Parts: sequence; structure tokens; C-alpha cells
Amino acid sequence: MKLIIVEYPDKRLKEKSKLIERFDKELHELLDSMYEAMIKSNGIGLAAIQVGHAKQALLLNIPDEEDKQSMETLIEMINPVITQKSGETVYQEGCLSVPSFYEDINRYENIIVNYQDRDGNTKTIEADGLLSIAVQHEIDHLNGILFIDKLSYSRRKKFEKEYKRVQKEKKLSKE
Ligand code: QAP
Ligand code: CO
Repeated sequence: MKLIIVEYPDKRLKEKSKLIERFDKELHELLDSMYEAMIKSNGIGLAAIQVGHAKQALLLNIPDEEDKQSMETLIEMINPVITQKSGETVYQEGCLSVPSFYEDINRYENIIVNYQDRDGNTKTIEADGLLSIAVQHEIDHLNGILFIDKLSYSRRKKFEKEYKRVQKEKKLSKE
């Protein structure tokens, strides 16, 4: 399956993703293709809606201490729910669907998440640090929320102006 990453301001990014009920070959193929798309684009997290599938599936691949990404540290979450959250943290986030932009975003420091794996087994994970931030960012995608939706009015206006300028430049450089 060849997947293309959907970019802002594509309306699909505002869709709410649906619960996954069938843990079949079709789901496994989607997850495998999402992994390929994420690694090829240098991402550490990807939600299914970012490749046009409104299903509650996401991937996380946080680099290790040596800044290496590997299949062993890949986490696949189906139907994730945050059951506990505490503390506060700020991180300069980016998103494969909002290329070339990074902004400081407030998140919870610690979270507990219930989810299912690709075979439908129930799992619980306690996360802090970058993993916690990434999970919150990706679960926002399942609810149609982008990190730029969390900016103040003035920072959002600055972003829109800057983003349009960069999109125009990109278009010109392709011609
Ligand atoms: C979400 O983000 C995230 O603009 C994953 O040109 C963000 O993988 C998790 C990327 C912050 C934790 C902290 C963005 C790649 C990748 C770009 C990504 C770009 C190339 C973003
Ligand atoms: Co994102």
C-alpha cells in the first residue's frame, strides 16, 4: 500500500477517527505501510488520518539514547485512551502534516494510556518525557486536532502568514 502524507490545510486532518473493531490483515497492512511512510519522512510519530484513514491507529518510534530509531522500539496503538494525566511540560513540537514548522506546546508530563495492539490485546503504558508528548500529539490527531490549534490567537496568525509564504516558495521551486 502506497501512502501519501496529508498536509495542512487539508480538511481530512479535522476528521474524528473511528474505533477499530477488526484486527485483520487489512489493519496490519495499513500499519506496515504507515511505518514505511513515517520512516521515509523522518517522523517519530504518525496517526492513520495523516495518511487519509480515519481510524484510531497511531505509531510512535522515539529514538534511543544514541538517537537511533529501530523497529524494536516501535509502538503501535489502536483505540488509545488516556486514563490518567499529571504535571506540565513544554516542548517544541513539529508534525509531518505541518512541514517545516515548530512551536512550543504545553502538554501533561506524565500519562497512563490504555490501548490495543495490532492483534486486539489490551495494553497499558505509563509514559513520560518525549514519549508522553508524542502520545498526546498523536491522540489529538485522532480527535481532529493539530498542534497549531493549541497556539494563542497571535501566534496562530503569525503561523498562517508564514506557512502560506513557505507553501508558495515550495510551489515556485517545483516549477
Ligand atoms: C509528533 O512529529 C511529535 O516539520 C511527531 O520537516 C512532535 O514526527 C512527537 C517532521 C513533537 C513528539 C514531539 C516534521 C519531519 C516530523 C517536519 C514528527 C519535517 C520533517 C515530525
Ligand atoms: Co502530527
